[in-house]
Amino acid sequence: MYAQMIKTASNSVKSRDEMSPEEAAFQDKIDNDIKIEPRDWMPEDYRRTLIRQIGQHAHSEVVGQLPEGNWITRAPTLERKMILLAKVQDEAGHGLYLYSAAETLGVSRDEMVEMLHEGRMKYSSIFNYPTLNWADIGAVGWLVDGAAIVNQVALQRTSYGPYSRAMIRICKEESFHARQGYHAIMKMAFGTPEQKKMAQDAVNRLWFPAIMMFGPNDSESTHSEQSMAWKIKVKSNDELRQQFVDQTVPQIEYLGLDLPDPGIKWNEERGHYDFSDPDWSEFFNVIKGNGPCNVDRMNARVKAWEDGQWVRDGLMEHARKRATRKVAAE
Ligand code: BYC
Repeated sequence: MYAQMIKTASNSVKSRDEMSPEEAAFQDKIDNDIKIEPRDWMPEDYRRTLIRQIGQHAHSEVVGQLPEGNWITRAPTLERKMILLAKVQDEAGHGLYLYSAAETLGVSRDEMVEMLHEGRMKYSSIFNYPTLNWADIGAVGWLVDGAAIVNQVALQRTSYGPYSRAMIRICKEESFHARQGYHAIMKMAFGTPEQKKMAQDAVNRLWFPAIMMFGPNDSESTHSEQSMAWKIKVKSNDELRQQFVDQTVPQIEYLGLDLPDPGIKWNEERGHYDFSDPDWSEFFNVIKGNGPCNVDRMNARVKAWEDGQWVRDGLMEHARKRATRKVAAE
């Protein structure tokens, strides 16, 4: 049913005159900030765009467990191990809220997972980069979760009720994630010269992949115009990226690290930091499946899915037997 799902609305936004009465009433609700709920009428492209975005977001949470999960056994202290374990568990929970939100749109979690495994749905580009050492784990918590928060705080106001409510809960947990990351990198930056060097190297490598998380520049973004008209997205890719840069540069300076991009400069006139564009050809290559870790990430997810089949089968059988017993007792 959803085989064509990833081909979502990319037509230009309809003017009021082109809308059917149902579409106009729907747009009125959006314009008046009334949330859209699962049983409300919605344009098919609104539904598909949401399934694409929420599904992609859910997959990102789950695939995003891999680069950090790798380091749980190698965290430097028991405390760091406990914190990282809790964080990685939280990400599974975020995936669950998001898959559940997407399911209210008429797609099952199994269908979404299948599309991910077959390369018909995406997950965030950032998780196709490796985490080479402990400093990278601090940098992921700080920069990657930091970028995610900037995006997700805005998404709390998204027009689709279940997505918006999932975002509110996720943001609370995500703030703890970013703080633990900053704390870990702070220890390194204020530690021995070797530790400081590792922190610098992690920031240098992860900076551009982190700012790519917000997606292509607005002029290249396929979905932004329609998604913003429907308030699925409430801020554009470039607005969010700028917000992230503005909040993160002073944090880098506080750590006493060098800025990872020589193009970063305070622009008095704009009241924002200028910064260099990432290499967009690298971004498009990564989302096409050719990043450093795409193959490993997908292999790990498919293996986990296959290894977990007996658990799902057991749970289904248990549920079936309970239901049969209940019917027999009635
Ligand atoms: N990665 O028209 P555009 C986390 C694709 S998890 C891959 O601007 P849109 C965490 C896009 O899909 C945080 N693909 O798209 C978890 C489209 O391709 P298709 C994850 C990307 O949707 C665990 C094409 O490029 N957050 O932080 O309007 C541990 C054109 O783009 C990316 C979310 O998912 C990308 N970065 O805007 C630690 C947030 N960017 O589908 C941390 C929710 C773009 O047409 N998502 N593409 O083939 C969004 O807010 C929006 O989907 C985006 C992109 C801003 C990301």
